[in-house]
Amino acid sequence: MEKNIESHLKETRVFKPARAFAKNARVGSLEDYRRMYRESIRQPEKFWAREARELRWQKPWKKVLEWKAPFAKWFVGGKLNVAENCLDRHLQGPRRNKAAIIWEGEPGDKRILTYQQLHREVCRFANVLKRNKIRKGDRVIIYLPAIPEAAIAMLACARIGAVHSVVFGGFSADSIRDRIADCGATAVITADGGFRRGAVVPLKHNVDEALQGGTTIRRVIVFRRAGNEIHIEEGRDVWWHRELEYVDAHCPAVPLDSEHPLYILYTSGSTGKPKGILHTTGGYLVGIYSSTKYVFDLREDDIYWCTADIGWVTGHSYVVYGPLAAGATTVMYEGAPNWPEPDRFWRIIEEYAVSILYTAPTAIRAFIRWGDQWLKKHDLSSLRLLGTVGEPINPEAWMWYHEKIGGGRCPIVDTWWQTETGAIMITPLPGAIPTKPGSATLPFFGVDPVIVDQRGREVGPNVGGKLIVRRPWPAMLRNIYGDKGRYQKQYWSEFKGNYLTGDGARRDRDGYFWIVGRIDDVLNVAGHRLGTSEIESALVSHPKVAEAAAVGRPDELKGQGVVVFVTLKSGVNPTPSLKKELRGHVGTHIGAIAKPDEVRFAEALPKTRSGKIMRRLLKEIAAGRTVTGDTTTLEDFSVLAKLGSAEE
Ligand code: 7RM
Repeated sequence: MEKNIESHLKETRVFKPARAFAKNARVGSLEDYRRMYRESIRQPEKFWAREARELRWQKPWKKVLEWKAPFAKWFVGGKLNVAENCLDRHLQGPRRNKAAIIWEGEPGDKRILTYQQLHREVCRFANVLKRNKIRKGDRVIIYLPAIPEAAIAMLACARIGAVHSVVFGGFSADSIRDRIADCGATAVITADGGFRRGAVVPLKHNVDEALQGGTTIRRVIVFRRAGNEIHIEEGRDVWWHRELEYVDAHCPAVPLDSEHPLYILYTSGSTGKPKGILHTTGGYLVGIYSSTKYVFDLREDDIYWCTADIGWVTGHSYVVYGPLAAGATTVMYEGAPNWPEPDRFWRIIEEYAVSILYTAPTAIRAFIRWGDQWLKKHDLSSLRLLGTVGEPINPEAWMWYHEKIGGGRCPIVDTWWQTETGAIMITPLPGAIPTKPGSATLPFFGVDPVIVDQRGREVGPNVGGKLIVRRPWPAMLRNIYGDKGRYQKQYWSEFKGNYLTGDGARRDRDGYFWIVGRIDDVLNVAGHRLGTSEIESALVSHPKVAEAAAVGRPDELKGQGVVVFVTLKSGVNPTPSLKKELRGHVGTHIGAIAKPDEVRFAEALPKTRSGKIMRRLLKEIAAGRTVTGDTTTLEDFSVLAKLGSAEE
């Protein structure tokens, strides 16, 4: 039988919520968190009904949950509309004239839309959809830059019950074509182009290429963003601004069944074709509304900025739907963090007095690498809360974020969740739960995660195993679009009736969760099973290292040898003696067993557009193979080429 995942790296620092923060927080003590959590587990239906009642229902539900594993229905019989909850619900009171979206384009253009204005634009564009014969249940591809129109298009679909599938603007024509084919979409909403690091991304051109040879698409609606020249296919393509001339701003929100599909979002499976993760209406809305409120401790006057692209689930749940459902002001930025210079984020925070910042560890490590001089010029004192998502954050980056960005006064919420979970699952509540750098801490309300061994038995403290979830939660995925069999097999069959996350984790003596990486990436060195995150954290704690990825490579003696790919901080020379030093560094921090057999310096690591290191590709490179399999989610293809010739 396979052994458990071992844990070697110990982090002992604890940060209690500041008294001043806790005093005003929605959940202000560990006791309050535990009491609410206990209720959410013992009486989930009571707990979630209370949360759901804060939203607007066009018809009340009959039953909170119907669970026929692995198929859940939440708020059965209820009818509601997500767009109505994100917009109309806020128009009666003082929120009518509150900024809903504060947007900045990469070239520096700015727009602010109040709730009233956003409501109007969504209604008008929903009428454009109807005019173009897009109906309830139809699938619509959204392939737009991070501009307000992306949110408007999503909400307009939601308003009429069309099902959107956002395709990230960095993806190619092939990815668009695959997704259209998988979900049978009939319309695409796109722009002429978008801006990225000063260049124009030819979005419409990519769409044209994707549609060549015929697809199910009947209509393409094009927003003019970059002004680049494009081809208009008569009878198929229409301009967004022209279409608006034909519609008014009256568009009632369609009452939709609580289980009506809201969106499909594709995630790259490690092999094979991407999976269309299906989210529905009522449960999803309740899950993201509730988590946005509690995790970000939202107050009426917060300026909230989640830096994720809308093509990622984080953009869906925590740029658009969550904050708007909660009536917050959400900031959107179109471009790269280092454009025109590496202080763009800090400029934006200063200019709009951002109070909550939610970003990814990969971005934080890039900021560290670019140097502290970029933040020194800016006033970041408006910040009161910080968040991270996407990967385990190494304690070194956590401390930097805490001290340099948060000025030592802002709590950090390290939020663990997935495209599939829809909403945040394991997270600190900032006024209640003491944090430890590198741990996502404790489960959110109603979430029942546990770590098990191969046979499904719960493991003891600090023993690594598979992270599973023992019961359904409102924002959970309902299916892999069109493939119930794959849904059942992928997520619910290994430990019957339990949701398999695919992540490895351990729990410490305080019950805190520490994610150690994807199960598929776990290394097996001479019978020791090691998660990737601890080796990587040890490397990043070295002052010269910016980022690291650990992978296994076949080894006759040990089963697997450890190969690490390392990028260095600006100005550091990649010398053979540094390689030796780094091996020794891992040895002293973790133990001889984790000492890398090989250290490879790289200019950059292959990542997805949401910043996740693609270890699968590195594994193939480390084994001396050429890279095969799906690379469509890779951010920068030139990185792969450079890695192949990585100097020895
Ligand atoms: C939101 C998102 C999901 C995978 C997940 C983990 C990893 C995400 C954290 C994390 C450690 C975190 N959706 N992950 N958040 N690992 N700590 N706070 O990222 O579908 O794109 O990815 O990301 O492996 O399974 S996702």
